[in-house]
Amino acid sequence: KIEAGFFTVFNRQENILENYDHYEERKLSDMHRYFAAEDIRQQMALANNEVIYRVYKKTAPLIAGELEQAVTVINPGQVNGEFFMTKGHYHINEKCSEVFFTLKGEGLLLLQKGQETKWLEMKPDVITYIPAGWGHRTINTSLSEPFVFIAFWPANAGHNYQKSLDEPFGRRVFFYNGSYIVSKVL
Ligand code: PAN
Ligand code: ZN
Repeated sequence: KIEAGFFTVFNRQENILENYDHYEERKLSDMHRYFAAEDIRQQMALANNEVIYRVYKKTAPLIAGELEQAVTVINPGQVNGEFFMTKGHYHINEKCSEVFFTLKGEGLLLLQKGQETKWLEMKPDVITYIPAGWGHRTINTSLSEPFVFIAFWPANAGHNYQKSLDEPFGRRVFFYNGSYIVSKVL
């Protein structure tokens, strides 16, 4: 039973959403097909299969008109120089957009539609908008800090992860010269 009217609290010391219903955790082993590195198994062994990101959710009814929300915490780190990132997805319902509000750290929002790729910088207080129909992935470009944002999207959106494997994002983000570089995928 979902409460009618509720609040959540982001705990910025612990980087968790208090009173979440559940969280999803993505480790390197869950994501081996999403990173560019070919020697991913070796990397997994080296990196101890660390947690790349967590998504904390407080659920709403999954019907049109309702909004879902989640806090994503992407840990700092790289896989063969490629910054830790989310899998990235498209909404199954192509009419559904989304808003991200950045809480902590720094990162990028990568957007993809057909052959078109865009990216936006995210840092605290920056609010980014994902238009309906665009694939979206977030990347932690900090070398030391978690990247944390809250997302709001229509509860009838649905998530398609296969499409971001079948039609990969046109850019990848690597560590370069003490910072990051957005490199074109050939
Ligand atoms: C976000 C994402 C979250 C994790 O809440 O689901 O950042 O990214 P992946 O879903 O790509 O693993 C969102 O876009 N919801 O629609
Ligand atoms: Zn989404």
